[in-house]
Amino acid sequence: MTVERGRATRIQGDPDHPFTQGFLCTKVNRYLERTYHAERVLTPLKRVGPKGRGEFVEATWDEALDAIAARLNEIRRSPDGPQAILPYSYAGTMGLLQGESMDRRFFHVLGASLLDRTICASAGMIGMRMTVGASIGADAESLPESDLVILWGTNTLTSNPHLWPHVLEAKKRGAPVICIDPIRTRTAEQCDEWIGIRPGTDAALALGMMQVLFAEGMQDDDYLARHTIGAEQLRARVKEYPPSRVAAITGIPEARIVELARQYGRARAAFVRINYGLQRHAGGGMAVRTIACLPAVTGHWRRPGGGVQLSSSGNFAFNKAKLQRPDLSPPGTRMINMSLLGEALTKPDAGIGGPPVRALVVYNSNPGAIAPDHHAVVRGLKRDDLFTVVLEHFRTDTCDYADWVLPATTQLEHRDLHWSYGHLYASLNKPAIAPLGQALPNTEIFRRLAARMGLDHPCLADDDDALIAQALETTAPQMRSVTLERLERDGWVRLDVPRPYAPFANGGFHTPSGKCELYSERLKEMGLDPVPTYTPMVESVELSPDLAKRYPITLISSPAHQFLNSSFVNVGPLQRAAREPEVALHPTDAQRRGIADGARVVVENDRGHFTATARHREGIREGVAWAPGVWWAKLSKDGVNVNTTTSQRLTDMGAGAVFYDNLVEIRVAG
Ligand SMILES: Nc1nc2c(c(=O)[nH]1)N[C@H]1C(S)=C(S)[C@@H](COP(=O)(O)OP(=O)(O)OC[C@H]3O[C@@H](n4cnc5c(=O)[nH]c(N)nc54)[C@H](O)[C@@H]3O)O[C@H]1N2
Ligand SMILES: Nc1nc2c(c(=O)[nH]1)N[C@H]1C(S)=C(S)[C@@H](COP(=O)(O)OP(=O)(O)OC[C@H]3O[C@@H](n4cnc5c(=O)[nH]c(N)nc54)[C@H](O)[C@@H]3O)O[C@H]1N2
Ligand SMILES: [Mo]
Repeated sequence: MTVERGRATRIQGDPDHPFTQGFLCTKVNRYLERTYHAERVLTPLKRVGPKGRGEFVEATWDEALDAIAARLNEIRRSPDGPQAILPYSYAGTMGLLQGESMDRRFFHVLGASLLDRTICASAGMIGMRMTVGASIGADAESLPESDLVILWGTNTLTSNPHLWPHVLEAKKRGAPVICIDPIRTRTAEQCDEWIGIRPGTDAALALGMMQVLFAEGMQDDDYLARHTIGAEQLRARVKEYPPSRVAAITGIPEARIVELARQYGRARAAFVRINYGLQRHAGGGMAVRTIACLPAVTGHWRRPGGGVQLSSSGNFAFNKAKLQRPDLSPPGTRMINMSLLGEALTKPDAGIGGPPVRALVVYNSNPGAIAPDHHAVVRGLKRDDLFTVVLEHFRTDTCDYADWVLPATTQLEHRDLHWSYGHLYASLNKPAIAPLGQALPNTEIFRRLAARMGLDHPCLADDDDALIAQALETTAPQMRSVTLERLERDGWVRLDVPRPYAPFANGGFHTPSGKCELYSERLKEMGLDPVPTYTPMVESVELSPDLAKRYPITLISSPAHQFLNSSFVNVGPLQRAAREPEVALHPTDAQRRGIADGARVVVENDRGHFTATARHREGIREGVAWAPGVWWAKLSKDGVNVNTTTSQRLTDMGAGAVFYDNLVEIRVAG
């Protein structure tokens, strides 16, 4: 960061950082423009117009804190009690301080409802936990050692670009790179091969691969015997998935399935990078679990560069209990699933139990754009008896429904401590500039609000330095080097894990049995199949044939290259590069519907519709469309976005959102 006379003038990556290697992604390259954007919220704002209109007047912090404290205290002391207050936060910043520290303490002491943070990753997280025991996998830095790379349900060049140099290194050393995705993404274009799988069928493909591996004797019997349980049950199960059947399910030619399995079986250290795209379907947890069994069958875990990676978050052992103080939340406090926000706000009888939600405190999130079933969410946000406070940088879709908007600092203006879910480095974020306007860090906003409400637990007064010190109080061996001193000196520290790192080379899985659980007793207790299986999408010909007749196209709304979920959508150059809400579909699907390239179309189902510009795209499966997200509803011509069509159904594991399990029809706008 270059700062001149208090103003940040240049942003760049740290060339010494071993993983990110000094480059920034498309979006963060624009972080200065975002920070100094003319539309930054720089004072507290009080709503003056009707909800949804976004009409505000500026107010002082004193006015804002007094009004919010009074209202939250009134609700807390009413017969509905504190559980009528709901926090809502997710990925705005994933820093330990500004994302999950003082905010959690505040809501725990208050006795507010808890939020089940399921909107992104919970299906895959549970899928991994049930199989290998934790969010731990192959180390991305060992990628160059691998002799086959499979990018499975991930648009690496868009959503995980720092992995790419490591992929290229493996490729340079001779590893074929294969991308499995219903869309021939910009990532797939750079790979040796694109396998255009039918959405939601990845588990079937993995089962088919395992069928071939066992049938042709390519399994590692020694690894299976020593480090897994359930090999026999798995072996029996995969017999149900011969390549011919898998071809019918996945839409991949039978010969290709057999050859893929053989490639995998011949490899000694195949690196499978799964990401969250393939788990945004009803069977997402089982899909991740099934793929995660592959390296145990072939023993690829033995070698650096071999294995599966979904997330490295389980390697980090910051002291979250100390940071968040879950012990202060009253026993029996209810938990509300963030993927069901629409229902929680509009149908309190539908399952949340207890009092209706009367106050919503949103930070690090823009549910007015990113939550599924947009119309239900907006119906909730519009409720006149709902008190909504939003901590934000900008007047997002969500802010338009807020009673109060509070100005929050950006990454350049506050202190934070960061973990990662793709690599093994912790980092310290030091503020580079003073807060703009009257903006305050989330931590400080919750400290002030607590004081104003008369919440006097001493932990609510800790400053940011104290929070960092507490997060670092851990005896976990892999955290030994992660000291404040090192962080201050270098900015980042690699966790104390061996290099090269092959987490399960000698077993040591984090499951109850200590083995890779090909058979899972815990899944059985959850009422799920204990052995890997294929679970079709709910919105599919298999499970909803009538629906599929009316709405034959599966709509995937994975990230646009220029946006970070709904962040950066209002940054001029990025918005111009993304052009406008678009929907890409196969030319055959387009012609069948008389849709010309560039035509304005309506994308619809029973939940809602939005308009977009159609793009013909050869590189997409027939029957699949791609609407890159997530646009601000209010920046779209029709004031809505793709989430008008997505549903509030949940995944098989982790009760996660199913954004891509979404059938629609597309027609020319009339
Ligand atoms: N530029 C950018 N980067 C981001 C983000 C962003 O919004 N923008 N978001 C960040 C966040 S919060 C997350 S969680 C990660 C997400 O990172 P990823 O999980 O990599 O991202 P997605 O785009 O959700 O999914 C990737 C791919 O999965 C494919 N896909 C969808 N359904 C299926 C399926 O059933 N099977 C298979 N095999 N593939 C399928 C999609 O076509 C898409 O190309 O990225 C992070 N990085
Ligand atoms: N249709 C569809 N919907 C999706 C997805 C999809 O692929 N398709 N992806 C899903 C996924 S993976 C995720 S993770 C969610 C993400 O959804 P969200 O977690 O809501 O993420 P963003 O949309 O980026 O909104 C984050 C907001 O936080 C604000 N913010 C950033 N930093 C700070 C801060 O320090 N303090 C405060 N107070 N605010 C801050 C930003 O200005 C931004 O408006 O969206 C989900 N929604
Ligand atoms: Mo996410």
